[in-house]
Amino acid sequence: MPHETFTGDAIAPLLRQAREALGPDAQVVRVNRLGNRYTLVVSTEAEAAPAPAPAPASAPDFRATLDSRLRGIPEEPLPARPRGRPLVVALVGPTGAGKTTTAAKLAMSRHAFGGREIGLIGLDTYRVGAVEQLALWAEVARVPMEVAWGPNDTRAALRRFRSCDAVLVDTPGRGPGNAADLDAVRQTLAALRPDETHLVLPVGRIWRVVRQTLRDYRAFGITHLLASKVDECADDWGVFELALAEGLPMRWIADGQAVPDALRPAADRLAGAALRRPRAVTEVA
Ligand SMILES: Nc1nc2c(ncn2[C@@H]2O[C@H](COP(=O)(O)OP(=O)(O)OP(=O)(O)O)[C@@H](O)[C@H]2O)c(=O)[nH]1
Ligand SMILES: [Mg+2]
Repeated sequence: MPHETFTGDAIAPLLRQAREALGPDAQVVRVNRLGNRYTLVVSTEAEAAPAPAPAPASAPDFRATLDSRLRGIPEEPLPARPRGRPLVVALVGPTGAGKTTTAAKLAMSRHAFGGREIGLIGLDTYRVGAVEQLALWAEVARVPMEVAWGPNDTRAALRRFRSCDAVLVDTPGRGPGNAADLDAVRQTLAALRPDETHLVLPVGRIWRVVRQTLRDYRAFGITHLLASKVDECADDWGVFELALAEGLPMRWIADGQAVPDALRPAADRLAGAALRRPRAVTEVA
């Protein structure tokens, strides 16, 4: 696929540069960051949907060794759009977990919502630059965005997106000491009635903190675990053990800063992790 690369220290001017050079329909297919430098890979042609990745040669043998509990974890296909409204998928999690970056990856990645019409709703009206950060990603991904300042705004935001297939909700991170703030976010989010609430959990932290964070976010009605910063983890098998122990399905995993490439189907990652640590299958049973 023909594409051009633009490099600089901020996304917005690069985006302008790309659209000036390649026309207003230029599509960003990838954004990487190395230190403070961004690279935009831009295409002018529609990219064909990627062929499904072939299963690793040893995957059938490996799968045969999984017990029924383990089998429930990775196979979490995207549910169909509910009748008359978009599927609402929310991302919650601690400060700096990668929620906004993951929302951008989901909005752009073909294997996540590929081909579906997406809307973005941001609930972070507190942190300086949070709205601008999401707005920039919305522009890169070419998806519409709304900001909800409180529970009363959510209805208008959803109304605007009623023809969308899915709405992604990016929420603010708050430290565990900010219980009142967290509660306000929880109430605004509840007004959106998410079909799925993914806890974006950076798993490179010490496990005691990871487990405590998971407990703290149970009040949000989390339905899925979305492990982030898996690239900072020496051993990613632990992520699946955690999902198993907590009974949370996983559909996606984030393993880097590259948008949208560093978002993987959890099932692929599980196969790789388990093949590297085959003994862990019996350890978790
Ligand atoms: N290594 C690594 N870095 C990531 C990953 N996901 C996000 N990041 C980086 O983590 C930093 C924080 O990402 P954000 O997406 O802003 O995190 P957030 O959860 O939205 O942060 P708040 O809104 O402030 O709570 C950025 O530098 C991202 O590039 C990942 O999977 N791996
Ligand atoms: Mg954010």
